[in-house]
Amino acid sequence: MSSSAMHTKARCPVYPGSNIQRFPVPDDKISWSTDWPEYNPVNYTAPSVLKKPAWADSEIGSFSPKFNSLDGSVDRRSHEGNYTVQDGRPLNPKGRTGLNGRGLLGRWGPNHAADPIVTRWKRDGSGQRVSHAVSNLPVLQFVSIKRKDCGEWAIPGGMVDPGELVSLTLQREFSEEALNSLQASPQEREKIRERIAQLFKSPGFQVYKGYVDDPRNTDNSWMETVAVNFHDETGDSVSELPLQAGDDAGQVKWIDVDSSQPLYASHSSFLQTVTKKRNAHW
Ligand code: RP5
Repeated sequence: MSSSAMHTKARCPVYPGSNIQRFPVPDDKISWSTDWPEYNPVNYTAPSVLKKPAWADSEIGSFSPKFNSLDGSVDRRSHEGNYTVQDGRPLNPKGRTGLNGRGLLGRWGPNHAADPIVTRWKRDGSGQRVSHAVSNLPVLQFVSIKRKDCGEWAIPGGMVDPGELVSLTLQREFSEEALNSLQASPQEREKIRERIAQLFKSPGFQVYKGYVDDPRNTDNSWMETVAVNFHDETGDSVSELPLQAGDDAGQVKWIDVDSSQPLYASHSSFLQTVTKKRNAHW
């Protein structure tokens, strides 16, 4: 993927959750190797990050992060290989975003996430798989959440805690998001928890590992993820999660996988890879 394709959402004109304008970066100026003396982005780190919650670093100067290494339990290595550090600050490996500082992200450099893509086949009332009228290919559905920060539909991913195994993050994030949406009895919850644990026991299919085109990215802080597909082929495992039942806010639901569905960050391209692997409609 070219840098301009990777940097679409990471160049959104107004930084999320603020009225801060990014310095406009045209496609041909994204690369750091293109000389651009006029480039003069604003330095912005959100007040919520500067308050230094447990998940955030301090300002550079008050501490010295060990970039490109495992820094205590904080993993500052990038899935994209070694990144450049200039004047003490890490540089976004995909190029300019029009904003300096950390914005809403806690870590200088890579901020590691994991994205569990839980899928099932779409079925009709009699349990038969549904094929798309145009492509004639079977339609997949995936568990999607509506993000509170921007209202966009997304894979229920989340940040990897320091020292946490990605396999654990995938299951923890999915369980939190899916279970929180349910108005289920403690017994039902236990049953669901078991089914999730069963599905996540398999290694899953690794869909993607690397940089994410996230609107929160800056020149010095960016999102990276490991996206893994867990597929309920037979439809008798997590497929039966009653996600919409009792969920009036509609925050979590099964959504048809289709190229026309807008999704957060790079999530649409992850789903496209899943459809190729499963020979499903896109
Ligand atoms: C995206 O941000 C990742 O793909 C992941 O889905 C998400 C993690 O951030 P939070 O949901 O924890 O804000 O870039």
